Amino acid sequence: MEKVTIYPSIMCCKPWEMKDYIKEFENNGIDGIHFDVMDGHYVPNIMLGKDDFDAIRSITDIPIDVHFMCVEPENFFPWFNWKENDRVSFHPEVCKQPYRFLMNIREHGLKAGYAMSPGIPLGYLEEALPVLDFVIFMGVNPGFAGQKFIPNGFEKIARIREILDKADHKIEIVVDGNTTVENARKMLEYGADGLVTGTSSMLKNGPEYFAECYRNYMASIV
Ligand code: S6P
Ligand code: MG
Repeated sequence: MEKVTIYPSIMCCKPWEMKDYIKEFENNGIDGIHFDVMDGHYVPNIMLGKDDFDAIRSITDIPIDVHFMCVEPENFFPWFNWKENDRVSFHPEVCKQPYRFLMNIREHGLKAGYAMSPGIPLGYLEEALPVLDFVIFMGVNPGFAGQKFIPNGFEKIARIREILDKADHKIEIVVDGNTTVENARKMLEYGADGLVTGTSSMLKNGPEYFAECYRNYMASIV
């Protein structure tokens, strides 16, 4: 089995803890910082913007995994100061030309992904296989941390895996939402490659316990 990729969700850190958490992410070699952008339209919440992105980028070179929960995400994209290997995902049903936008993200040297909310047809994935690097599978309704995993989530991961395996390149599945140790084990079994981790796992106790939480989590999920 390949290494499970881990993307801690920075919106789950208190503002005063962020700097210490980011140091811990560096010390523990995490794969990317999951960064939720919410516009108050696609989701009933408002979160992280361009200035937060710049602030994080100014203190770390870890790839930033931006998850646009926005209507017409293509309008927000040009405002960010991207760096090679950053990752950008968005919800295809609220993008005017999702295929074009995936191509555009890749042309910037970034990894491009669809984020799939519960209830959104998986047919979107089938159509985009040639230009897709990863999929964020939402295990909860987007908008808030601390929710429960949706009932049909595990079998949906298996269905996504089946679709993505038809591509001629590897497409990563990352699960976002309620990735507890118990859930994560099953998510990986059903075909996930990576996990966004938040309040239900490694970001609940504060930065001083991150290394221990990370170690225990990684040892328990495989
Ligand atoms: C939710 C957002 C997520 C959360 C993360 C929280 O709308 O897209 O990225 O920040 O899932 O993790 P947890 O462990 O509280 O569910
Ligand atoms: Mg997210």
